[in-house]
Amino acid sequence: MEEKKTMLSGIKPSGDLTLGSYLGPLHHWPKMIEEYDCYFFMADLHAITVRQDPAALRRRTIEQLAQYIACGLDPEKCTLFIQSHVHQHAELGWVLNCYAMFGELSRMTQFKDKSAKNADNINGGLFTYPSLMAADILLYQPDLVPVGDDQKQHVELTRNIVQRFNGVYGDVFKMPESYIPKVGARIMSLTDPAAKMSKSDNGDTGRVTLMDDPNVIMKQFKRAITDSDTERCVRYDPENKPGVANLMTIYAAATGRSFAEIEQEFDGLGYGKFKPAVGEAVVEMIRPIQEETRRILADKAYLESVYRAGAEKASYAAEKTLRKVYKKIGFAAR
Ligand code: ATP
Ligand code: LTN
Repeated sequence: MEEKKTMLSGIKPSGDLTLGSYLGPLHHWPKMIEEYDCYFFMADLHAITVRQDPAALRRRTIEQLAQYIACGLDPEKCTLFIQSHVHQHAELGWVLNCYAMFGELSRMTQFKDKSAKNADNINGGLFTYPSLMAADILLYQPDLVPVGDDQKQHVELTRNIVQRFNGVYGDVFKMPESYIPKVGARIMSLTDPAAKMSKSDNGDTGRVTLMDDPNVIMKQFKRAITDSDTERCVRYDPENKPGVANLMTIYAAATGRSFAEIEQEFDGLGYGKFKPAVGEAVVEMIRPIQEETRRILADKAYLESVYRAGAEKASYAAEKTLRKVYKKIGFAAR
């Protein structure tokens, strides 16, 4: 039998998961667990590159795990774990720091963005973030890394590290490919269509979290920024009507309709009808996820058994790669 290919991805528990987290990465993952040997994790080591409240970080890490499961990641069919529970990430992260160049790291747009937003805390971890991400990826020798388009640059850097490292030591790491979903690759803030909807910025009005109350969601969509053009019609034109295009992308993902179908549906109706319709579609889409998340969260013992088993499985695979790396670079055997 042909061996399954491997896939890996992670999300930082740096804020409550949003519609962007869901439509970008999360809702694509369950489709892949049959075909690939999958690893999904809560990237808590990455989350602390920005200051976190300890209690909130702990709560969000566990809630995120419950949400992964609620979205369809069956722990019997894939490996779900918490990054800090698998010590090999930090270890390989250090090694790869020595194979990532200062110039390369300096060019990363996420570093530039986050430094601008956290001017009082531009720490070393923020700068070397991509080498830890390369370690996350390379420990599991994956074929595919599904990410949103803002993370493509980090996967490219990982590929450069593979080339550099394998160039010196032979075929140690498999070359990973990034996979960027077409629809929903980038969901924008509801109040600023030029900025990505993110877990940790755009205030409370720009984002919708997966656990938001339906009334709150409806309010956010009714308040969403559309565009100041005079025609006020629902037409897909990301260049000139980025606010409407963003809402159409969300509506398309939630209903499975094409942009042409949506244009037809709201022909002559204007934004006043369109915005609440998007809100309703989103509420319906996430209702089952909310219910399932609450149910799973109530069972702490179950969640604990999932992340323990996940860490054990992940650690086994990660250790194999780490040993090989240590040997190749010349660390004395234990
Ligand atoms: P933070 O605000 O803390 O930086 P974030 O909301 O940007 O976090 P990440 O944890 O950095 O989220 O991202 C997890 C994954 O989700 C990444 O693959 C990222 O590309 C994707 N992603 C995040 N936000 C969006 C979005 N608005 N649209 C599409 N994909 C997204
Ligand atoms: N850097 C990613 C989260 C992340 C990740 C990874 C994604 C950390 N390690 C490995 C894919 C593979 C982010 O900020 N969104």
